[in-house]
Amino acid sequence: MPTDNHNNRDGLARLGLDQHGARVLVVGLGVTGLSVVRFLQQNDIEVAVVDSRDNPPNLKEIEESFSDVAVFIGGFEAKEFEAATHIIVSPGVSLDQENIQLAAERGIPVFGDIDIFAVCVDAPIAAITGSNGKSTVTTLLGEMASKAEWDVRVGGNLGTPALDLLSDKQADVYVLELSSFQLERTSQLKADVVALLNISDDHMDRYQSMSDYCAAKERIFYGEGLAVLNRQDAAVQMMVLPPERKAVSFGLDDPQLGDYGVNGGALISKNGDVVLNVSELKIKGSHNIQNALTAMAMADALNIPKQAQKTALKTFSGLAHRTQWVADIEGVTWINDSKATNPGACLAALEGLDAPIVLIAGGDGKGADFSVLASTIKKNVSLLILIGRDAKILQAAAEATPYEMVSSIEEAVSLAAKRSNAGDTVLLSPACASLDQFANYQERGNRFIAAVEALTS
Ligand code: UMA
Ligand code: ADP
Repeated sequence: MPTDNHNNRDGLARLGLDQHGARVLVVGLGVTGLSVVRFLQQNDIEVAVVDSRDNPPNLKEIEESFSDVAVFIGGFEAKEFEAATHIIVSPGVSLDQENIQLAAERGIPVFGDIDIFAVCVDAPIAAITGSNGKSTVTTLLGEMASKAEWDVRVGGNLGTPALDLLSDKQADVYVLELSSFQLERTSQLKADVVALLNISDDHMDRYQSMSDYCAAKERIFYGEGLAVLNRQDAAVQMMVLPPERKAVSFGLDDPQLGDYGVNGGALISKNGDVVLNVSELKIKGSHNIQNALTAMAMADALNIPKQAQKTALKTFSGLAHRTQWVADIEGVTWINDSKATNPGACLAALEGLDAPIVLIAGGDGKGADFSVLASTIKKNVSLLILIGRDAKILQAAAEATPYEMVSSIEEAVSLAAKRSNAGDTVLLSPACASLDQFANYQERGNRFIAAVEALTS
């Protein structure tokens, strides 16, 4: 549990949160909002919280554990925002929200939990962003540090809010997965080593354009230290780094000395050494080779011993819902890639798995441009089974590929079972968020797995 200490007091003073009369408004009562309330309360800072839902997730917890905290639910009322001296906004709430905009125009500081973390933190930070692969790299780098027996704390967009990682005991390193929503409201973070994995169309329901989305991601580069960059991603290569930030690159090609890559089926590190054969990696697919190279480069920058890196690379079997093998039934391989919530992730799966593929896709497209999938769908997909709100938009982008529309994931699995043949791969890789039909991507993936398992029972 984070408690009062010098770091916290100095840090909170830098944000002006220690001032007499400070009244902090936390917007959003999800896990982030709860972590901010808890941290500020433990540091004796007055805080109120607002959530537009009638019954937000952590209401009971706040009422039971923090009875002094004023809680406003069921809408965003102007008066709560007008009373605030500082506004801390959860990543799921847009900064375009009217009351937040008006407060910013009045000169009220508006920021996120990552800024509070950044000013109170007591050890090096490794930060990872990109459109896809963040959770995988964050977890893998955490595994490497853990195999070296370091006290490593892993969180951020991955699940555990950053402030919940702080404690009285100093960590050896913090590894943070950061989303564009977290980065766009951050100005204090100066991470010691950062990675930008790739940039592809995502969250276009929250950004006006790709350049706005890229500008949010670019904020990860503030500060000094090393940036690990994808040399084969054009949008990443367009990024402008501050002069103090040095860069190394990774790619699937033979690297120059000083960079990371692949040669003769082996992963090569910056001094030209072979670290491991690709075949020894437990995580599969070319996107996961990129993820492994990124984690290696970050681990080198943090001085995590090579042996610990190798052990983690050989044992980490990947996270659930990311091109996860589910079953082989009568020669058909079933794969759950429910976390593919944008076209870029779906593309990686379609390119990396054995064709012909029966693809189950669709859901909430978040305004994405699906046309990037067209040629690969045409080449590798024998049947497209579409679910969810934006099924028709996806079908239009897939052009002439045979398709069927269904209304549930169970129906999709049952149809895929009927229409697939030995040698096919049936892949759930929706290219869309799940929220139009499911609580989250985990529920979508779990229902897919249950339906596949039911085929043999
Ligand atoms: N809320 C409102 N009004 C709104 C929107 C939300 O009041 O208009 C309230 C909700 O009622 C809810 C609260 O805000 O009570 C939720 O806040 P939140 O959406 O910021 O969610 P948290 O529970 O705080 O979780 C957030 C991240 N969620 C989002 O960015 C949407 C989690 O990432 C992250 O794990 C967590 O902080 C800890 O850092 C999730 C995610 O989906 C996994 N991230 C996106 C992604 O990966 O694509 C970016
Ligand atoms: P994120 O946290 O950025 O969403 P995950 O590691 O959870 O990333 O993976 C999300 C999706 O992206 C999964 O479908 C996974 O197979 C795919 N993916 C993972 N790494 C990459 C990568 N480097 N490039 C493209 N897609 C990837």
